[in-house]
Amino acid sequence: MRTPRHPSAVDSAPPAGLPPGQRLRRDFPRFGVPFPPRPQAPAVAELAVTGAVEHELRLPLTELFDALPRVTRTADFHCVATWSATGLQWSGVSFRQFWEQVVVPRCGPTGAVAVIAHGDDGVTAVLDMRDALADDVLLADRLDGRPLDDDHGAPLRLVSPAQYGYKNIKHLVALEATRTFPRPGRVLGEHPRARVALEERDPYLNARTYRLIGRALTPLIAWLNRRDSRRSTRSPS
Ligand SMILES: Nc1nc2c(c(=O)[nH]1)N[C@H]1C(S)=C(S)[C@@H](COP(=O)(O)O)O[C@H]1N2
Ligand SMILES: [Mo]
Repeated sequence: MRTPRHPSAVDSAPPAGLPPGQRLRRDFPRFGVPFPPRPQAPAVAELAVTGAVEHELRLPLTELFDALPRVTRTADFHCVATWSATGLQWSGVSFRQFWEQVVVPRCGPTGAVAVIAHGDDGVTAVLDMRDALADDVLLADRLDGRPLDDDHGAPLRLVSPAQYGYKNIKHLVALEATRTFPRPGRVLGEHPRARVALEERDPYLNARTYRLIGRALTPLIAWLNRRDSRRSTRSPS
């Protein structure tokens, strides 16, 4: 959305300054790559756990939020194309608590080294378990005190603030556990870790080159997303 954001009272102070190569944006634009159409809301919102597990799980989101305590965290968001939005207030459940208290008991020990997060639009990201189990990773259903909207990934998205935006899969419908590290799925290159602090933007391109390309393309990508956002009409849920 284009509306300026005014961060509300925060539960933790935002970090001083932005990570290397990032520039502040006052808004939090919808930013899909490659501009996938927004998926239709499913009749029953569920999260599936599949892949390297003894028992697969399809968990209605209502059960997910009944099973685990709600947590709220303020975090900055860093897109690999160099824009950052600061002071976003996410609310949801902790990914680690979900994994330890729901997935392991119900799906069996997984031995997973990574999970592939699947968005309902077909967009995926590979998360190394070391990153996925970090303290600040959430399965979020609310942003800035409101339910997530379609632009930002309703009904559920992954939020991993220490990793570039492309690991923060929107419209999350499945987590696929893998025992070996899979080949990342993104056309434009997906770094296996994508840690913002280390500027792990891309597995092949160096950070400097990537910054230049990202900065050049950001206005176009943001415009295409806005156009698609305006065109998408959804029946109210
Ligand atoms: N399902 C899905 N998740 C996605 C994307 C996408 O296109 N589809 N784009 C990623 C990228 S590149 C970024 S920067 C962020 C943008 O999140 P926002 O649209 O909420 O700003 O979502 C990430 N997660
Ligand atoms: Mo991004």
